[in-house]
Amino acid sequence: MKMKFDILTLFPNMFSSPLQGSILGKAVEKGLIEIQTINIRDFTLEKHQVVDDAPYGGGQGMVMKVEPIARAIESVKSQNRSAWIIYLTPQGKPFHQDLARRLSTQLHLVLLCGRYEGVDERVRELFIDEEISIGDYVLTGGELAAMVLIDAVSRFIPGVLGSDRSAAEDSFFNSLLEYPQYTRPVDFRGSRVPEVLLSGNHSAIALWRRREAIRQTSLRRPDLLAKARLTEEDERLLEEVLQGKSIGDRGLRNADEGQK
Ligand code: 4GX
Repeated sequence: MKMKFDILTLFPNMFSSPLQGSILGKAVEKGLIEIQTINIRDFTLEKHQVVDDAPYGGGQGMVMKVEPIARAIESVKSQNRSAWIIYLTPQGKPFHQDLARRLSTQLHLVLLCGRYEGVDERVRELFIDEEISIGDYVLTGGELAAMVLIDAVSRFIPGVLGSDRSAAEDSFFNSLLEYPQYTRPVDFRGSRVPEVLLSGNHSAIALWRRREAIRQTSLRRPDLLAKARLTEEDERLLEEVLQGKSIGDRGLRNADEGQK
């Protein structure tokens, strides 16, 4: 079934190029996903089309008014009562690959993009199903966060990535970082591709890649490694990494042993 994304925003133009480009654009063409922007300003009731106002109690900045957002959401909901309404905000639950996977099982996501100091609290109270943050930093609005979410969720929809590839097979799935990749030339200014990758020994290559994935994760994201479910062989590879084995040597030795 086609997955639908409705984006409620004051800046619909922001979404044209990123979502038309390459992979997501193809997914739209193939009919796997549908992305619609809805301008919140179209749901104001007075002629000046005001969407924001000063905060009660005083203070800096402006707050997005409840009425236009309420009417925009109700218009979406009148087409599909089971649409899932998400508000992008630094106060939300942290976005993560597991959350992207879970959201990809929904047929209709609605992404509310806030500007200024955010939305009137009654929007959250009355209309929002889930609040999500894409990270601990402050953007100028929820639009870029919505694009990040759409991109990560779409990768889980069958057919969006090339033929038999899917996000579920990515190594983040096993909570390890990816192993290093190389392509031609073999020698770039004296820096060489690890010999094992040229050996044609598929089991040695697989072992080297697993070891390098464990190395990258151990060096850069020990928090991920602590959560990873490692096999006994993984534990052995981790020990080698911690003993400071250099890139390439173990895999090569293995490749040689394989020849004997
Ligand atoms: N992950 N922003 C929301 C408006 C706002 C301001 C204050 C609530 C309180 C963001 C993020 C993010 C910028 C979207 C501020 N909302 N969204 N916007 N990080 O920074 O999702």
